[in-house]
Amino acid sequence: MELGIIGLPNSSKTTIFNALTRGTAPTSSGSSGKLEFNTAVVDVPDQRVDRLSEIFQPRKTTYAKVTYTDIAGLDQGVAKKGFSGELRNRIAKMDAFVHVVRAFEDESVPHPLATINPQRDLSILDDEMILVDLLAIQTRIERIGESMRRAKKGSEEQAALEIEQALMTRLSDWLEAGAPLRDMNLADEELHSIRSFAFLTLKPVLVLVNSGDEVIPPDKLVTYQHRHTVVMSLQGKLEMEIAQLDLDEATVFMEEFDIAEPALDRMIRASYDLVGLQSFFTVGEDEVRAWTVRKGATAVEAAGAIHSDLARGFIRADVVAYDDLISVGGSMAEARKAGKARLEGKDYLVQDGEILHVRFAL
Ligand SMILES: Nc1nc2c(ncn2[C@@H]2O[C@H](COP(=O)(O)OP(=O)(O)OP(=O)(O)O)[C@@H](O)[C@H]2O)c(=O)[nH]1
Ligand SMILES: [Mg+2]
Repeated sequence: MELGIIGLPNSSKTTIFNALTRGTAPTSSGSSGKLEFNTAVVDVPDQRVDRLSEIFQPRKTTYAKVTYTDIAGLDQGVAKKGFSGELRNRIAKMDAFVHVVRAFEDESVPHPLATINPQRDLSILDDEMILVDLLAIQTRIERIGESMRRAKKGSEEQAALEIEQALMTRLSDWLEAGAPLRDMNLADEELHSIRSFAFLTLKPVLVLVNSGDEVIPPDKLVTYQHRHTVVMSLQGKLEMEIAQLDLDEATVFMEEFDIAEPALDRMIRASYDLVGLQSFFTVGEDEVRAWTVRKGATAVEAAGAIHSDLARGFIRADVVAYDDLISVGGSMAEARKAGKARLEGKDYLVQDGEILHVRFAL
């Protein structure tokens, strides 16, 4: 899973990226405006994994992962002037966006529009994305028109073109009204039929408002009500500083500033939820590990996430909920005795936080 970090120039994208990745990519107040991508894979913090590791004392602990890519180069006017080639390809691949919005005041950091106004900045890039989608749809509608002139009247081809034309026109009207496609009611087969367009406004968005030196709740900074959207605020520079400390120093620092958990940890988990993913765990002396599957995945799909052999030879899975396993001190055998572990078949729908042990034969 990959999330693209977008935002206006100098909005603090790279600062957030560094905080997320404990990285040191160069940040600067003189935004270069160049096309640049920094990518890193980040562990999804999960206290359940920590607890299971304490119990099982495995040789190795593995967290779920999310990939973040810092995408510089989006700015006002990009839809009409600069949205092509590498930038388009890179962005189309993203599963979701982290939209970084500047709310911090700092005279040494120039703002491309000179004033601080998070609501305005949020709409600027949103409107650009709407325009990018709209332009793609208009091109498609023109092509459909050409094909329709060539297609035989009453043919299957013509019928299919008419259906597509009607859908594209609906999408276009929706975007013209200024709303993202993710707010629209679309049937599964409609969503499927437009998948290859990788429309930007269909992708989930995590809005991250950087409030700088102050803690300010997000709803005091922006109003943003859309589907598949999470809005959070954080103190960007502070988060980057915490991320660059070692664990002991970070603990002392956080106690001093009365921070229970870095905002970034919450944000990483929120990104994971946002794209419809969940974790299940496997435990043992060798490894305690979080695996990623979509919400609604079956036991056999979960087995396949571990190894294709496990899916192929799947017999049954021992399943126990995280809280139930903890309540019996972490022992699978005790969980079974207490009637808390179940044997489930292929079609069982795995729930977030369950511990699975797959029985299989090849
Ligand atoms: N005062 C203050 N400055 C910040 C904060 N976060 C980032 N900055 C500064 O803002 C400037 C721009 O930050 P970057 O992270 O480079 O911004 P960017 O969005 O990656 O910029 P481009 O990639 O050039 O578009 C840098 O000088 C940062 O140090 C913050 O929370 N408070
Ligand atoms: Mg940058």
